Amino acid sequence: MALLPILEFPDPRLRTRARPVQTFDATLEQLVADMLQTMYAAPGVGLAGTQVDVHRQIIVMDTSVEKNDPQVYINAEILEREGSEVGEEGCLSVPNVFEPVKRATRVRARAQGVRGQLFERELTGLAAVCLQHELDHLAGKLFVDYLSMLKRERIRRKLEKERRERASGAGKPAAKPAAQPPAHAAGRVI
Ligand code: K1U
Ligand code: ZN
Repeated sequence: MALLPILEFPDPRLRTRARPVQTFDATLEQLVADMLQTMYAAPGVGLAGTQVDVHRQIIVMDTSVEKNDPQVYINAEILEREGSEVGEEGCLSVPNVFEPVKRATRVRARAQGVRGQLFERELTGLAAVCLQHELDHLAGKLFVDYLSMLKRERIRRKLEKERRERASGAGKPAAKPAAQPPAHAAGRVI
């Protein structure tokens, strides 16, 4: 298994629309295993192909508290949405930024598993939010796109400053500890 590099905002490759997966083979299984390992190591609760520069409709998620429920959604689509709630969201491609986003509270999704098997599943809570967030990635959309242009610009400048500091101070200890996701995030247990 391998850890994959995660693209960071405002990398233009994050704007690429992912294409459907057509071939379910050992290469796909290896990629999914690498994506799960990358997500757990980050740490995150989800990861989309786009974020690791693979522009295919592949999503991995694990929203369980024990981190023992890896889920794979290939060629996923949302069939039904219900309710809406605003909650704090983070993104591995926008590190240490948490902002409120409005999402459906319940979704019914259809997808394929890593061997191509079709399934339908109802998701609620953090899992529903995470799937919507990951499907946005596959469409080239980021959660910062829901914010005002002013806020998005501020985030872009902050991340670019942090990247410059990281590049020039390689090897030095970080000045500030990384921000933690808010525990109350949309009543979502992260
Ligand atoms: O797609 C991504 O960037 C992953 C993202 C998913 C997500 C989180 C919260 C709401 C919606 C979507 C993350 O995993 S961000 C990191 C995060 O939530 C986390 C960080 C440390 C510990 C546990 C969770
Ligand atoms: Zn994200």
